[in-house]
Amino acid sequence: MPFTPLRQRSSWRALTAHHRELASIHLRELFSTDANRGERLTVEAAGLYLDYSKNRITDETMRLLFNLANESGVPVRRDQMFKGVHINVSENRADLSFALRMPKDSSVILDGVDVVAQVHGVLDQMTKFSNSIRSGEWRGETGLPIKNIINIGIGGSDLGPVMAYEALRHYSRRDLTFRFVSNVDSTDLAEALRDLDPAETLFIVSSKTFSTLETLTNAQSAREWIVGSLGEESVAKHFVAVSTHEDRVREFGIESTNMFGFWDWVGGRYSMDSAIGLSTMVAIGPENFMEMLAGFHEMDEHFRTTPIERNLPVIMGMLAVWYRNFFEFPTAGVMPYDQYLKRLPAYLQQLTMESNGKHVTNEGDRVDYDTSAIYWGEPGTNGQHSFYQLIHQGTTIIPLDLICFANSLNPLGEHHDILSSNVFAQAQALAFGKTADEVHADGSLEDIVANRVMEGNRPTNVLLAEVLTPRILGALVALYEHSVFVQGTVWGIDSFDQWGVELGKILAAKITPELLSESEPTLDHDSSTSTLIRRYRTLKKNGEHYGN
Ligand code: G6Q
Repeated sequence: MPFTPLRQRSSWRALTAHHRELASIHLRELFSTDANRGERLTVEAAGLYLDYSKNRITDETMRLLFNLANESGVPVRRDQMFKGVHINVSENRADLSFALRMPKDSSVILDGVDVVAQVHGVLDQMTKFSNSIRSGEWRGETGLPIKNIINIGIGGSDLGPVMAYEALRHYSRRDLTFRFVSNVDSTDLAEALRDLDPAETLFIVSSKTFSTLETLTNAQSAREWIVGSLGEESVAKHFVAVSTHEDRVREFGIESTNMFGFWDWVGGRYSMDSAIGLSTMVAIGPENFMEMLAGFHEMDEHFRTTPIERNLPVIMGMLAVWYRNFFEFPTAGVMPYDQYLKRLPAYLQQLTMESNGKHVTNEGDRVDYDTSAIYWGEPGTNGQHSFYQLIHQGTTIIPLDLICFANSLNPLGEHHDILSSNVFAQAQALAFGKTADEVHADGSLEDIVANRVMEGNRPTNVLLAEVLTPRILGALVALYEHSVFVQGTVWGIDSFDQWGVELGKILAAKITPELLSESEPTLDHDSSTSTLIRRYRTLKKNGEHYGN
């Protein structure tokens, strides 16, 4: 699509001028001159209520941001995505993640094939498998039912499954143990297996390509652990695979009947609702898994059909652009006030930064503006007792998403209202701060008045839902997926590729034999890398008693 370069778009120029006017205006002023701002600047979809009134915006800002979204082709490209156009330009592929959560009676045709029918075929296979594990019908080699499920995968084949398992633990079977091994560091596998009985353990090897070194190395060691205890014949009963590559799965020794497929049109970081979510389904059961998919779908439909002015992912995406490109804030925080969502920040880190951490446009040009912010976060209230100091009084302004629920899944006395009051209080403190007059009025000692002043004017989004359910989790993840899409569209980059992770893999493949080699290898790296390798080899020799 031939769009005007970003900086030359009239809406971009208008926003640049508008930002100059707004930059010095305080949220205190925006609220005091606009009585119903806190009611007006809100939007609701798929069970998620967003209060975006504590952002450094006016109605004019939003109007200009929507102009920018339009001028950047957000609605056009959104429609193209839902039509299966190859929006993943650098890999010449469609992204049909939305098809993973479409109802059985719908259809999406890609190259003459109905992918929704394919999706539901795999969902049926997953359901059968999950039920057989949950009912105890599936037996291991010695006839014992499976009690431990270990997902082996990394990146998109790990972060989604871990996050979803932790998020939906309340709905999970407590008599089954779920663990997730991702790191090629042998400690990860060793610690996951140390107290488990192979006879009651099943591995799900999750790898889209089935060629990822970390995953295959872990899977091979897991195989040796099973075979060493139960014999070569036991593999079929203790391993299943999730992949797009049947031949490679078979080569590893897993039969096609124990393989769950997915497709090239799903990116790794967009795949937690595909067969990559098999461990999630075993944990929470097929019905809850389908509920999660329904939540994703509800948000998809909201994104697809709602005018951009009331469109939750568009609003969140455009606010992210506002802060990144006009205020030039380098980083953004996501703070879930729910212990079950403790892995959500790590999950969103991949979704946002692997998708939009790019410096080349779809036309192959170097961008002359910033792309993705750096995302990070921790569950509240823990973060408040550590790094929130910088968010309140540091020199870098960090817009936050605060995610909270009106009900706890583990009600206990006043805990939940105490937790929630902190969300509202943090948003208040960050927005309005505390002036020197207010500090004085509190009777503070004169020489620490300056230390106690809180400048405020720090933006937050508050996302509020009734309670954390599988459906809400689906809606929440889909919200961030589409927000990422909106940002990537404005920036004109490919949010679905990840070429930046390739080089390190190639270099590691060259270095591994140099570390393993018995004889002193000839090294032709830069002087730093060669010296590090030599020092490593010396230290390794010194530590032979560790058994390496
Ligand atoms: C995600 C990335 C990446 C990928 C892992 C695992 O979008 O592509 O994180 O998921 O590298 O890849 P495999 O599933 O192919 O093992």
